[in-house]
Amino acid sequence: MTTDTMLNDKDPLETEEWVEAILSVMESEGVERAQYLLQRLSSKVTATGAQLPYAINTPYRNTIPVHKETRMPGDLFMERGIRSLIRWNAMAMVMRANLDDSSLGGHISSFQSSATLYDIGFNYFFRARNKDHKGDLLYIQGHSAPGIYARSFLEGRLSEDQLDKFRQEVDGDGLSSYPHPWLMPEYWQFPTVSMGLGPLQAIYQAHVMKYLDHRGLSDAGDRKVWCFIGDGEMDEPESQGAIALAGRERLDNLIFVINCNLQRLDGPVRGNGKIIQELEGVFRGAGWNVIKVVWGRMWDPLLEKDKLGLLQQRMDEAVDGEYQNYKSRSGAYTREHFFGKYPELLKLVEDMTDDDIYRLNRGGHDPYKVYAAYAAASKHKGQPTVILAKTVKGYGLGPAGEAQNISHSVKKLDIEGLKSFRDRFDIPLPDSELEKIPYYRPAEDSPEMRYLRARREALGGPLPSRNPEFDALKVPDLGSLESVTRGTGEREISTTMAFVRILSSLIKDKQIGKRVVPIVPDEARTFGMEGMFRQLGIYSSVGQLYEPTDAGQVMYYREVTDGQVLEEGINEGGAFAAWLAAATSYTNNDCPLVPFYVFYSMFGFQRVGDLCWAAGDLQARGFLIGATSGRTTLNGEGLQHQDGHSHILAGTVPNCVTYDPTYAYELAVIVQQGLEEMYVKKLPKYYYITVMNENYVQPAMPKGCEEGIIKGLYRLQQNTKKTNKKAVQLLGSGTILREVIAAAEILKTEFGVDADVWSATSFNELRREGLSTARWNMLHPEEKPKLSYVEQCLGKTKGPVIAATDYVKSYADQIREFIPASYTVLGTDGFGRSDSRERLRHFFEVDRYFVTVAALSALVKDNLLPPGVVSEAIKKFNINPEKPDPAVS
Ligand SMILES: Cc1ncc(C[n+]2csc(CCOP(=O)(O)OP(=O)(O)O)c2C)c(N)n1
Ligand SMILES: [Mg+2]
Repeated sequence: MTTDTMLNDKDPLETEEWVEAILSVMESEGVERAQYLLQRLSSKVTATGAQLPYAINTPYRNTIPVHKETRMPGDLFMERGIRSLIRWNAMAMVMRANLDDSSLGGHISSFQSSATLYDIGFNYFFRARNKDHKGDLLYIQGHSAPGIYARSFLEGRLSEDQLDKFRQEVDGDGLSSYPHPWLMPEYWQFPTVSMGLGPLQAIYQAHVMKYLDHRGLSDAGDRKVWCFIGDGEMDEPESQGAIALAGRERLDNLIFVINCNLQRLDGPVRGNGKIIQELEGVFRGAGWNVIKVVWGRMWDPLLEKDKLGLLQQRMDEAVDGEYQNYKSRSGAYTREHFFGKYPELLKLVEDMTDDDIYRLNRGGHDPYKVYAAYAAASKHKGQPTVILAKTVKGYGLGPAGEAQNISHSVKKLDIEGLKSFRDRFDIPLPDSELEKIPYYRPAEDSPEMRYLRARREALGGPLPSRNPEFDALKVPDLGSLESVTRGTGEREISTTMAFVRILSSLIKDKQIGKRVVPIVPDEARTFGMEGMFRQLGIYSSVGQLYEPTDAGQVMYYREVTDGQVLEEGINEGGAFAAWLAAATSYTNNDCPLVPFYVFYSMFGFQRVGDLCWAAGDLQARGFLIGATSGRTTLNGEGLQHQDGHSHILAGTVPNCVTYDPTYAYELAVIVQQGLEEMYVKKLPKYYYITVMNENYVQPAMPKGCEEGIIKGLYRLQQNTKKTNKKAVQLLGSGTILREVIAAAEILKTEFGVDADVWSATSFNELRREGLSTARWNMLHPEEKPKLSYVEQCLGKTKGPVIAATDYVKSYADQIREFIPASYTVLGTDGFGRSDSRERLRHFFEVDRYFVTVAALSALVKDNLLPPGVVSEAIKKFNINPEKPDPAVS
């Protein structure tokens, strides 16, 4: 509505009649009836073709009217005092960390804007895990970490020494810059600082919590997932990307609190608009319960007096850039520029001083308003809730950083700034002490400390808190996978099919079967997993409200409330977040799960790499299965599908164990060993295993190869003899191992060269072990040097070593320094392209003929063959020596 239409109503009497009519309906028959009438009116009007204004937004005011606010029960002044100390200590820890070494950094302004938002939660809502309750889960905004530490310090959980080790983690006892469970496994639950990952994780956490509840594995009860997010952070696609799922699944165990301080790092989030209004529209559209907490209670009397709605109109008009000015400047400025726009509004505030106007507070800084919002959110049923709380960035910092564009990076206050901060928050410290920026904790038996402790005791204990312990699982032994390890005889199957057999077998296991969580992003059919739809059911919180078109078939699309399969749709980020929630269920739900997330390997680490990194931090336990992998093995799909580098990316995550097995029995050994490592030995690692869609005979497991499979290398064929000097060692992984085996045969029959064949299940694991051995040798110069595993395997063998994989050359090249002979690596550098496997392997130079040529060439270099032999081979195999280099074609 424009200002003109508001002020120049053509027929105020008629307007009044309509308003009165609807108010009287509301009064006598309730809101629902009024809503019904409005809907009927709207339907009639739109049927004529007229467009009514699209009303996804409500006016720029609090969603909860004053008379419906649930009153905060506690002691407002006591809580303000405690919160002020938290504010002070948070600021002090950042400043002290930077006294000697200002490169350490830290943030003050984010927490100062959200202190009340956290405090109300800690004082009244966030329940800790204890014997009666599994606890709420908190996703804390990364840059607010100092405030959370400051509270823990007041609570006596952290000492001054620990606070002084903020951001000094090398010795292992410092405090992490941001929430990271890796180095603080008993404190932080969720890494959030990579913007967007928190909200995405929180949604899937709530989703998986409901899934476990429906499956009878872990009672969701009234547990809540609280997720604190920056308004700037909401611009991340990951922040908003899954909100429709939360709405659709009616995740009423999920509460987002968006700290709308109107600023991000560089400046305003929406200088020319209003972030709260924009987010309201987005979340309402996605089916959320939206609670706006815009104005503090100082505004209530003014709004009460605003009979004409002009103040509301002015609030609706002003943009965030202006709202930022009202707080970065002064009450006088606000009088002139906000109220001054209309004489009626100037009149409204004529009795107020400029300071009074400056003190007109924002909703997110008003404990009563925040409490009312949290109380409503906690009770709300059938929808997730988002609380949009308006705050001021750098609240309390004054000219040094309050609502300034530079606020985000403020790390220091000068002495004047400290004094004004102290005065504003009544911190009992004399001027003489300020320079040292001391921490302040009241005496143990002071009323503040007793109050603080009592609040947390009532809520079950301190938070944040993470429980790294869980009961080991009884996992099946390798014998239980005998149907896989004994081979397929004549039958040709892919490792993907073998994987499905392994998975089916695990699901049938009495001990862990129920805990297995198969997760797919709309690719189950691609991987031959559709049998699970019927057998296990696809989880849906509402079951199946329709008859599926394939109802008559054996493998029909069965959705069911206690379905075991999580089918997350075309949504790799979401499916990964679901896997993360399942993979950390051992700590978050006291219910260890064994999740298998199966995806196109190209859409894994490359697509959602940051979540894979977070999985390491989170100590996720579970399996990632990169299917249809290999640059030349997924033959028809072309550049965007053919993965030749996911192992390189996976290898960068320190606790991600990776394998590229060729045979079903290797896969069985790896999965079984993974279960032992993660769920019996409880080691904090997760597994990335690639499987392929190429069919071939799966041989029976040779004796004694398990250790080699796990370490990453074992000899599959020993063909070299003492009598023949022309010998090579051939290494291969994935499907390319089969080319290597074929090359060994060619070398033998056509060139008289003996070749041992090695299956290299993991170059990443070989490198890790090699580096660790080399490091030990360097640091223990006087002790007998140890041999790396690669040296142990190849040290006593004959001839040059040649490796070929379906991955970029750098993958196999990683073990070069541990190879005790010359080393040639073949790999698939370059963009993928569609064609037949045979032609692709020729193009990328990893087929049996190239392996043969590489082996002969290596023997030439070792003076064991004349160069003419290589030329002969090149000619024989029809290789064009001038063919384009695939790495750059
Ligand atoms: C993915 C990612 N990109 C960029 C950053 C760097 N960064 C840290 S805080 C920040 C601004 C945050 O603004 P907002 O979300 O509004 O939070 P506030 O501090 O205002 O509460 C930025 C850009 C990051 N941590 N993660
Ligand atoms: Mg912000």
